[in-house]
Amino acid sequence: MTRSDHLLTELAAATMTEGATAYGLIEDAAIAVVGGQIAWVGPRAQRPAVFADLPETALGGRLVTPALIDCHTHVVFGGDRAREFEMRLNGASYEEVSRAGGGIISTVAATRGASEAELLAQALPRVDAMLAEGLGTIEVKSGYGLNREAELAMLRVARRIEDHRPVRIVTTYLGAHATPPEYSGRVDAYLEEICIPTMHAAHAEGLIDAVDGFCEGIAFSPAQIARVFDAAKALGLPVKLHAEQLSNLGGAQLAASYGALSADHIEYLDAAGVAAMAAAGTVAVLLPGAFYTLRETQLPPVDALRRHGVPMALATDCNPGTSPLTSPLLTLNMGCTLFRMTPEEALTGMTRHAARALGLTDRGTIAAGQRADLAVWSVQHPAELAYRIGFNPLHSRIFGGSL
Ligand code: DI6
Ligand code: FE
Repeated sequence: MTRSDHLLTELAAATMTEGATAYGLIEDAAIAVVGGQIAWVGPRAQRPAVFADLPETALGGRLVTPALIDCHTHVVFGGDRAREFEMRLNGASYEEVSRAGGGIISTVAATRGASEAELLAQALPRVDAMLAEGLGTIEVKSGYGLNREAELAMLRVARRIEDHRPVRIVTTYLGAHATPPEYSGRVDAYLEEICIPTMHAAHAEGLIDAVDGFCEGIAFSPAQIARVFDAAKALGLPVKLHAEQLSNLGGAQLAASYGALSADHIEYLDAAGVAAMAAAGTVAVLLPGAFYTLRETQLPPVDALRRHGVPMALATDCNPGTSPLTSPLLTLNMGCTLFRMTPEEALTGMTRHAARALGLTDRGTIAAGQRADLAVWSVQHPAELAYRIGFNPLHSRIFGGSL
């Protein structure tokens, strides 16, 4: 037994496992942590004798959940877009903002202009805000470099976050996020000459866990995304897609046909898309921060997803343009208030279903064999986590078994 082996007691455990009780809740529970993993969880009175010698950590009746998982972020990027936000609120049109150097291309320029050390320094405060609200795993996408050098830099920086903070990073290659200015009007050439070769280079460096794209009128067509997905599949990499955010191009169906881990945004998803996702087991990743920031009115088809048993995850989509959001708790609240998810669906969306959206089976619930990444909250009931606005009841985080 190592120093961090212990028995957590005086707690209620929202295990988030599928079962008889809402939230998989166990009142007066105990959790045995051995070797950085959960060895046992159950009612305290039933704890096996084999854990009797473990040092006890009493949590004062608090609620323990799995550490939260943010399965869709763009947390590494250069600069910010606050001025653009201000310009728009002073009446500037999208075109005027664009001409003043705003929009996604301004973030590409700032990202290319930053060193890896600068990108890391800018990302860490955002990560810290998330960790302060109980996060244990963050997915980070590339996609603001859009050339070989800058895409690789973004992915390396994402990986390096793990060296500086107690958090697990999952990286996603999003070369098909936008076409850079130097390839304006030559989208296919960008894919052929930059996007796909960079995917190969990043994969060779071990920098990619999955491949994503942005399927939209203003980004890439389904046929172009299919080329990116074919390249990913040839490398054995799982895929996911920004789909049906602003219009319905059938992106989610395309993603499902590739067995995608997730289709994300999906405000404009239709019945055929829901059915395709259900059949493929593709997770619906809902992003209320972008919905809110864009003042979108088309709601994702939550009822249909529910009826078809499509697992729903929730994420911040933290990015400088459409979702400058670094609060997992506000994301839970927005999932409920804006999308009418239940608090249990919202919390499942940032734990068990978020893990599934990343293709991970070792986290997202409190169960024997899972990593001991936990969040301890000073609340009475799990619904409080989604209910409050701008209040952080995190007591502590347990990461790999250590408090
Ligand atoms: N969907 C979005 O809303 C953002 N990217 C994406 O794939 C926009 C990113 C930005 O404006 O910086
Ligand atoms: Fe996104």
